[in-house]
Amino acid sequence: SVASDDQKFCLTEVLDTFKLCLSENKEVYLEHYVAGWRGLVKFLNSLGSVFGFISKDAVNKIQVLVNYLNGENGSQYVTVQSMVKYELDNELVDLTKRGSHPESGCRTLLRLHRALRWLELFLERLRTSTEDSKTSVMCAESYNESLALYHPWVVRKAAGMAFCVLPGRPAFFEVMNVGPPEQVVAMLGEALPLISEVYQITEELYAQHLLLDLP
Ligand code: 1PX
Repeated sequence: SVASDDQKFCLTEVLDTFKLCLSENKEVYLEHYVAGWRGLVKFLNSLGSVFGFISKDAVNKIQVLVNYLNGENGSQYVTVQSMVKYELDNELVDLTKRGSHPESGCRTLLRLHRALRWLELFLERLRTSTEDSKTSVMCAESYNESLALYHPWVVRKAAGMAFCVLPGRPAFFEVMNVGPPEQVVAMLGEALPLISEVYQITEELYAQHLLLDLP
């Protein structure tokens, strides 16, 4: 029915959120960035409780950023650019080791930013995959090339175990609820350049301010 279709989770909408992230002068809106992650977490949760430890960490980080957005200095957190400037100008970032600002917006967003690279790599593999491709392998390869570089052994081990229980490609596409495989491929082809642009802009901003290794 129409009603149940409305309630059904559709990944197109989630990935569309990343379109809204970019302002005219290519700044990244924190509100939409966070909303994009919220949608992704919802998707992850629908895959089962094995992924709970991953979504829990993502939810915590999303909440830290939302609290800044809704806090008394919220107007400084409208874009990632304004957040970086505000937190650096006011010495609100632990730059070399964790100290009095362990949950700065800058270091919190950096964790999600690194995860966005994983997403980009994984979606590109999904897009170019064939019927017999394994989601667990695509996911693990993407992870090893990105996030894993920042994770200790225990986390890598737990993540690797979770990947093993990912549904196969047909079921995975089903949960995405986008339509037949050709439509999934087309949707990914549209969404990926935007995700990639958001990633690149953030990466350059962080590189410029030497923030890529924040503790
Ligand atoms: C069509 C595909 C859509 C898939 C959507 C899936 C969304 C996944 C969201 C993952 C967000 C992960 C954020 C991780 C941030 C992080 O690196 N945190 C670590 C460091 O934080 P700290 O504060 O200590 O410096 C933290 O240690 C993380 C622990 C949790 C384990 C993280 C494993 C990440 C695996 C990412 C792949 C998700 C697999 C989804 C399968 C579809």
